[in-house]
Amino acid sequence: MEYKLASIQIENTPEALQRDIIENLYFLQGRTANLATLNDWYMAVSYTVRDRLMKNWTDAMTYLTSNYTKMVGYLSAEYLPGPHLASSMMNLGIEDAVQEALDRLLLDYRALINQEEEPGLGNGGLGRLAACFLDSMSSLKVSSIAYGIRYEFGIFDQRIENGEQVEVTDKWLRFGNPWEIQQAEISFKVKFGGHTETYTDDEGRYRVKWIPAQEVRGVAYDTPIPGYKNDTANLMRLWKSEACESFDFNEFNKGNYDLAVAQKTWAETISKVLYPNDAWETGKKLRLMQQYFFVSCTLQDNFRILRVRGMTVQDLPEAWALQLNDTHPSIAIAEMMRLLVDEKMLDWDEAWQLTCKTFAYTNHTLLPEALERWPLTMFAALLPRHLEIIYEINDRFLSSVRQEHPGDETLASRLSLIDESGGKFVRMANLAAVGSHAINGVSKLHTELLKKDVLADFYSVAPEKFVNITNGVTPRRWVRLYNPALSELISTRIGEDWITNLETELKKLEAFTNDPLFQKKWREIKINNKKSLADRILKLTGTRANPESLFDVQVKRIHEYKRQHLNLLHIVTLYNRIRKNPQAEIVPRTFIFGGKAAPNYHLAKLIIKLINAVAEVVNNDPLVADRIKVVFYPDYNVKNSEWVYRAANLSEQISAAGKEASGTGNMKFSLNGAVTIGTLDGANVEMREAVGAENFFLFGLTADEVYRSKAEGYEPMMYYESNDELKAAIDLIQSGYFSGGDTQIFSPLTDSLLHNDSFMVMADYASYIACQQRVSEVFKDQTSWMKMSILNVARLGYFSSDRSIREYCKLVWDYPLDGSGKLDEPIN
Ligand code: 26Q
Repeated sequence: MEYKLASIQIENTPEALQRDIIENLYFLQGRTANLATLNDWYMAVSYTVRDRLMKNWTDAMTYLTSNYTKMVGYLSAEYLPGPHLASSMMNLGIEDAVQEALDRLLLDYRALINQEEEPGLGNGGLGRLAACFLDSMSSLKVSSIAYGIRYEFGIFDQRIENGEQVEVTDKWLRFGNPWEIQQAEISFKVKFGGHTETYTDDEGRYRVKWIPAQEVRGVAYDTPIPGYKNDTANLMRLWKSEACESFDFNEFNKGNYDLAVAQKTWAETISKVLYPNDAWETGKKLRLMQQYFFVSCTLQDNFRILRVRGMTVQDLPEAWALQLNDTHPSIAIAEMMRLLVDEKMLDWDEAWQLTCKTFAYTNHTLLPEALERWPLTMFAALLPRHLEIIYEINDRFLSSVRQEHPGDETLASRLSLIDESGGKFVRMANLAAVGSHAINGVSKLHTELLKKDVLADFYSVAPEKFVNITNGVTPRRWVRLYNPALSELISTRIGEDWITNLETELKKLEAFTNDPLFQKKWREIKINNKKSLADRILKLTGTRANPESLFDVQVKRIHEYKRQHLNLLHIVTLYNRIRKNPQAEIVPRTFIFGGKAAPNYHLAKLIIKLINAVAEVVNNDPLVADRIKVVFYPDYNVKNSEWVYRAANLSEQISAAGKEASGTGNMKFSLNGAVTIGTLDGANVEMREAVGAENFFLFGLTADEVYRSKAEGYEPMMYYESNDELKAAIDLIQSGYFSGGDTQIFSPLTDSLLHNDSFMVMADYASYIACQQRVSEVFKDQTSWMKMSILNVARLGYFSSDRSIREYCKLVWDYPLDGSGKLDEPIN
């Protein structure tokens, strides 16, 4: 029978919204208006907005259970969606009505939006890319579920005390999360440890059974992910770990209360906290447990949905495209084989075919030391059955390799899923590569380097698996939401279609490049955005920034390969020029840094300290006379980035060539009218081609040159000795000038530059300084600068995550985008 939702009336008039907010305040928060806190109001407003997403959501579910369309399962250990309230209102097109309702309630719209704690369930680029992809999948009506972990504590909040990073626990769930819905009935058991046993089944076949030592339960928490004004919502389904039994009654009855709760505490540890490193680290058993935990829940849920939709195990590759966001969920390959062979009782060959057809793997790193490898002993203790399965996959894979390449044992050992050079390890990238039908890099250069270097052997045995899908960012959050003034101006000239068709529409702006009135408005908007950032900086740091100065911005995780210290050497060089000649002509600049350092990455933390130390001296030196300002913008995250991208004139994308897989901040800056100074690295290469070489400030060695220079025995000291300005900059830091006379404190950093310099800072210094000089020259001529700025926006349409998702649909997921979405009737 059909149930009708006749009684559910949702209206988006200010009156209706006002009424619903008051009702939610009363019924869900248990408050009346005169006693409500700002958070109560935030909750009530959020529930009111969420209610309006529900219809789209339930419609999507209904559709999926009655149509045999494919679904995408995006598997990612990290998501950084940013605050939900403002983006949900935008997606529903109800901003004005809500604003009006809040006015009537005498509530401050901005204050409510700022009340939201962002879900910081990721470290940086990879987690934010996942969030942009979810936005695009919903906006393109690609049915998907984003699977991950509901970390109780996300990435730490960053405070700066005495110029140093201090990590503060991110208690994002403290005051409630109105965007999630707990699905208590969608929960699965996950096993750990123990051993395996063999037996013969009813049909006389040899079988393996896993006898675990422990079990936990994963419970689903769902958050709707709306599309842009298209009545669609997908879902993000995050797993929280719980104990299967809250209390061990045996122990409890014996009076061992501590032991009884120990199991509960242990189980809850799994989804307790996000690892704050954006690179792999050896020996973290809990991290492997997190990965297996969320993968196991996810695959069980995939099979449950398959069942609900009346499909069979054989339909798996037609029903699900499962995308592995880096190797973090790659244990899924072995888990899928275990489910198919041990539990669904399929033959190995059939199971392997289904698995390979279903999975695809995205690689996000070029640093070989950052590839995940788990110590074999740890792996065996935690996932004994998976290790057996990995051995079996490996045996079959390597024997086919040996057949094709007889006698090439070094090739076989490089391709092996087991690393036996030194201690033994399981190589997760190799597992992901053999078990997937597609492997993609995230920019052209990155994919080429994967084929040539990191995954060269896999490319030699299976070239057909490799594809490139250059990253993109969502224009909804990064332009429409976070730069309303610019969006408005763009829409008055070319209409609103750019918001959903960036690639075809944005080019139309080019016609206005030389239009003086348009340029004037463009410039005013940038200046206003800079004023609002300057206000915020003043509030947060006490530093006064001049909105007329060039805003030179580098925001991203702090890493040696991203070379924030190269940027610093430029600042110190300008400062030295002023010290030498106080009248030196310096185009006024505000240098803005932001980003978190992994808590155990000492050199990265030292870079933060040096930025703040240089800021302290330079900002307060009367000789500088405000021509240079240096700012460290604290606690950089999605929420705090709202003020940053739209205010930038210059975007620093200065990684050592061949190290940054893509970068996505580079795209956000450029789409907001910043010009890039950058190396030929990651997506910079394609951005430069798109905007034109004359609208991009290029410097530095190429990836090939870096490689060659290292092969020829790179000596950073040579650059120090032959470049006076470089020497003076390093000497000033070493002299204790920025550290109250302490000559030791920054020596780990300067020593590393002088004696090692893995990321070629010294080699690229001269080229960088010269390039910055050109930047200053052009900035003096505001007409030229505005032209460059407009063209950077107009020509960047390709870098929308909508384009990336279309490519995944076509090249990887075999997902029909023509709206048909229909598959053949399932087999059986
Ligand atoms: C792995 C194992 C154990 C602990 C931590 C990790 C871990 C966590 C996060 C490893 C890597 C990450 C994050 C990587 C990341 O953010 N990579 C970035 O991905 C972006 C999206 O493709 C690219 O634009 C960036 O170039 C890339 O650095």
